[in-house]
Amino acid sequence: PTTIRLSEYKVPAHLVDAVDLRFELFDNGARVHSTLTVRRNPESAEEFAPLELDGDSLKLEQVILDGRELMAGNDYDETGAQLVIARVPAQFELTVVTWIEPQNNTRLEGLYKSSGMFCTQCEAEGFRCITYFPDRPDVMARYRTRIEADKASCPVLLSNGNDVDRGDLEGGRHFVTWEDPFPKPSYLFALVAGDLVEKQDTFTTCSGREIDLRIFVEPRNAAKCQHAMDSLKRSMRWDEEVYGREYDLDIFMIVAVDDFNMGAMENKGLNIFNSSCVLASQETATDLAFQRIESIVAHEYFHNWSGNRVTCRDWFQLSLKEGFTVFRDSTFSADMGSPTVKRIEDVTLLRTAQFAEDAGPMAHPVRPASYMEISNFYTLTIYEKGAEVVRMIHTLLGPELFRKGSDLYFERHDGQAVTTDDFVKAMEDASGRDLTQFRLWYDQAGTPVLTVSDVYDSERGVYSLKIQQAIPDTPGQTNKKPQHIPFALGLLGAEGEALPLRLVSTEDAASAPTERVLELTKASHTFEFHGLTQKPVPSLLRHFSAPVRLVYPWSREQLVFLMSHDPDGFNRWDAGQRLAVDVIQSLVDSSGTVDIDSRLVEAYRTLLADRTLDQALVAKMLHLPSEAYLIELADSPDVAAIHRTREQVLSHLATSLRDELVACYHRNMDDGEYEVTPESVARRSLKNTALAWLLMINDNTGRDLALQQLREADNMTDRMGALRALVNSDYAEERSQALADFYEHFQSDPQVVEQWFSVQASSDRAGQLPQIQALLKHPAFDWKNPNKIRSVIGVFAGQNLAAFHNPDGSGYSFLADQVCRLDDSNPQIAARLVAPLTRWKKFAPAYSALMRTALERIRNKAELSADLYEVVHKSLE
Ligand code: DPP
Ligand code: ZN
Repeated sequence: PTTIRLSEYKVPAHLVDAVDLRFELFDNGARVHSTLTVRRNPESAEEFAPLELDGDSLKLEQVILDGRELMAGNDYDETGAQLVIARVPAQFELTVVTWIEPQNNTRLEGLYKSSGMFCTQCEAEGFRCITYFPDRPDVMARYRTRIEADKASCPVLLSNGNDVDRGDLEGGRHFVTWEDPFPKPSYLFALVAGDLVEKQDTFTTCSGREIDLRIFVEPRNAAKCQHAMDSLKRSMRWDEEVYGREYDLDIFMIVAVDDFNMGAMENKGLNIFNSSCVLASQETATDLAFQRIESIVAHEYFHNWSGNRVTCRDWFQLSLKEGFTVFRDSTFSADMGSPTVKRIEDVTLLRTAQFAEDAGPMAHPVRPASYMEISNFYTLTIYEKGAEVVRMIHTLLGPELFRKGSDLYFERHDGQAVTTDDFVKAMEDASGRDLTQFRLWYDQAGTPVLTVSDVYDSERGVYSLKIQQAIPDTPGQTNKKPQHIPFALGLLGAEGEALPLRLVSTEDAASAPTERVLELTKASHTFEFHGLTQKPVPSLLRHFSAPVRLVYPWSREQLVFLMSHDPDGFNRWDAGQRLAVDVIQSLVDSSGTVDIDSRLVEAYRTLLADRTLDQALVAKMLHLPSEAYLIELADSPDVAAIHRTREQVLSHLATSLRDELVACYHRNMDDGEYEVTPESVARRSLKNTALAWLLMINDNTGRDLALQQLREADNMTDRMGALRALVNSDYAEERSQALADFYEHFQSDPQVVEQWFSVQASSDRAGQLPQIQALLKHPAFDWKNPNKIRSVIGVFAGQNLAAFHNPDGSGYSFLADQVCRLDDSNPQIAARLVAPLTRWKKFAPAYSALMRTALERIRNKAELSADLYEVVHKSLE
């Protein structure tokens, strides 16, 4: 595979103004007739450039240029990956006919079949698996699409835009023609054909236009669309109110597909979703799934402006649409529920998984400088760190200027394919702020480390904070420059009061703010706070105002104090996390002598009794830091010791707080109707956390409550809460019985079966390697379905860490086998699943040698895909 570099970007030599597509869909394949209206790009320096079209896995049948059929070898050359026509006029019409086999497409890129339905996935480079085309996002065209298929098996025929013509054809076939008036890159093309039912609704936009909304699903899922429809309408309203963005077509469609590599796809007017990210009902989906669906529906909808109307010039700019859109969906979710809880969830993902990526062999900047296979760059760095970068711009500019900036961006670049730099420039022009140094966030990889120290001078009444920043080396990047970092903080007095922050002694205490955003631009800064009569407790990096690692020598007293006094809810939670991490880490290091700090127990006791604090926050605070996070924080982590110690701490907490947990459980039992409001979600979360903890004590209290909950639950959150608690307990018989009953009850529902697989694969009790092997042989497992693969293999390697890191190396070797097997059918999935092995350098020598061996075995596989090649080779470098 070759390396593609940002520095080698050239504008396209040819532009396509219009694409006229005709699809003839059959059981044994599909014929695609594509007619392109092409002209030379006046901005290209290459006046006599040949026409180069991308193609992959196509059978070429015919090429016609301005009515004349072209001859292979004479007029054009077809290599595996391109169709090249050496001599073309300045303007012409080109028709290309190709034959493809959707029914044999296991890569799920381009046009493929999923449970009898034809569907597409074109981002990033799937359109070239449908027809020859300049498959790059800076070639934007108007599409007209005619789909012909058997009327009985494919009554529903969908594509982008508006439905302009339909009719019957001979032989029981029919057609529908779609026209999309907005020019778009090929990655936003979509087609669906199948036997689907629809849920219909309408939305009236701010200017009074009525939009037809439709969600298409297989008939058995008809009752699972309401939540997605409600989420869609809330998203449409929110984007009008918060960003001034109105929907532009007359119809907006969503289709649910069972076999899908990603979560969902924002194709213009026709979003295609992985079933697990759109279908929900009280009986089958957990609260977490409901929330996830709301945010993904919003995310894809928001792309209509941030991604579709304004798109990316090239794939190095992927974060232009993804970082911005994740920022938008996360603000939306915060507005729909609890902003503090949403922030905690986002930061947890960032610190656990994105920081790990940023410290590993695939570390790359938010705007990468090179790639081999772009599908490997749909990463946490592009999405989540990219969103943090946009959030920092929002923090630096404030909400009004940020909105001015986004208005300018959409207005200036509507209908264009642009760069992250254009985005920052719009923010600068609208606000008058200089973001030159800030742009380093896009170019430099690695997580900055902020080391903070403080001194209190009682004579002067001055508290000084010294903040130093350093950015670690990452592959290909050393000696990095300091970045521009917004650092929010407050100072607390002995009673927990928020102290005025006076940066100069003449500042008036009454008018000084109690929270400030300091701007760090140098390797080291010292800030002085005046007029303080006592040494304050600092509340640092509030709301996680920048994606950095923060190092400060907190004492456990300070952390306990912040847990109950910090006015910033996020930092309360963070103080609790730091305290728990500190306790667990010191126990891991002391190997054996288990003396668990009573302050941790008392802090949790206080939390369990606190009825005034937002209960959703309490529920989050009761979650101990995950194994994955503890591993991320450690150098040469001993996975088994971390796992064992965390369990010991949990069981000690449970035993010490038994009565409080039982009370908490009963207090939060729901009596009324099931609802997905922040309050009732918090109650269920608290109840199920209490239940999981109670099952750590082997006195049967937890077991009996769990069995009763399983019998009586009227919703999946409670069922799953009880099942998970039992599965992770020592009650082996109850575990097997509960798993068997659950499967018996839900076996016909693929989304629930996926949850059933994950609950086992993530458990060290039910997910040891032989049990995982058995799950792969289970009748419900399907090697062609990415969700099933992820819910067993992905969850085992990513969440069942003690089993995966078995010191005998069996977990690594197992993963290598599965990755090699999957590489032949679905390289994108294979390249994603291999990620846990790529972190080999982080682990102690005994582990890392075995991980490396597994990676080398994958490297030596015959016919390695480009996807897997890039990940494996880069991680072995
Ligand atoms: N469909 C993926 C997303 O929305 C890639 N664009 O993030
Ligand atoms: Zn996206």
